[in-house]
Amino acid sequence: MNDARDIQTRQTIVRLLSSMASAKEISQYLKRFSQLDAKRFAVVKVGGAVLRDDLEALTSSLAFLQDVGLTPIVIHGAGPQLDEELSAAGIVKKTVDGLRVTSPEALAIVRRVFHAQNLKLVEALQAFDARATSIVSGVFEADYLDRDTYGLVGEVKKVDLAPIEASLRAGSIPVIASLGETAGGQILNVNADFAANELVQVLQPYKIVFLTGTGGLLDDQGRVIDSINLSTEYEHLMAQPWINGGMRVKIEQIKDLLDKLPLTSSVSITKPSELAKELFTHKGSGTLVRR
Ligand code: X2W
Repeated sequence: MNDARDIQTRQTIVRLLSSMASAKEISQYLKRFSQLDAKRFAVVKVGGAVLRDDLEALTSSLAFLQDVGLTPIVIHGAGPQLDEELSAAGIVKKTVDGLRVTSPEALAIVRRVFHAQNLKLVEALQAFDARATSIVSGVFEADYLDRDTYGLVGEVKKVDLAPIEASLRAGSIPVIASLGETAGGQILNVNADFAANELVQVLQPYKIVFLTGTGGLLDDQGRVIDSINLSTEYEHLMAQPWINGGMRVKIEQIKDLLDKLPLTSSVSITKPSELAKELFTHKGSGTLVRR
């Protein structure tokens, strides 16, 4: 372990311990997670905003999990980075229902940006002495969502776990970009929340965590909402004028996902510095969404 990593890991542990109700909790969760098949531990979806603004906390939190013998499966987006690079190339942003309309010219940039962001996270983890594997293809077999409306945007038809399993066998954190590929080999832009949902449905992991810039779903005052029970609160929540476009899509996505999972499943939305707290304490962190 190098010095920077050593200090970071210790800081994470201190933060974690000070936030815990009892030291017993951490060992209970650790034991439970260690008994799971590696594929069943956790899928962590990382938004592009987190890669941009909170890379250090993200890296230390993920490396910490590896230090205690756990391997999360990471899938990431690159939304803000794509906005920036596409705009710099003079491509005007157009979305339909929260999805980016992607021309062939835009796709070239989308691919480049996804590869760069993926490598940025993998290299940051490796600089922390964590083992991480870059996976930018071969997981999501996709088809055109609706070529006339969205262009080169995919919907996932099949998830191939082989690259992920190979990474897990080596104890290496799979870091997956949400690019899809048709059976004919055409690369497609896939929304990272959609791709994460497909991955979760196949893996059925114990923990499903979305890491966002906001650290949870926010109420009208901008405060993180502790928990949401979709079976009683969904309609009410969606009727609120302060639920913005991005949050609306996220809640719909999570509802759609939870409807397809066992009743006991839940989704946590939090931020990187609180990932350990979410995983190892009864109280958790951010917003817990159940149905
Ligand atoms: C997304 C992929 C990136 C993404 C896009 O082009 O923005 C579509 O909309 P975040 O940071 O997780 O939002 N794809 C089709 O989802 O990134």
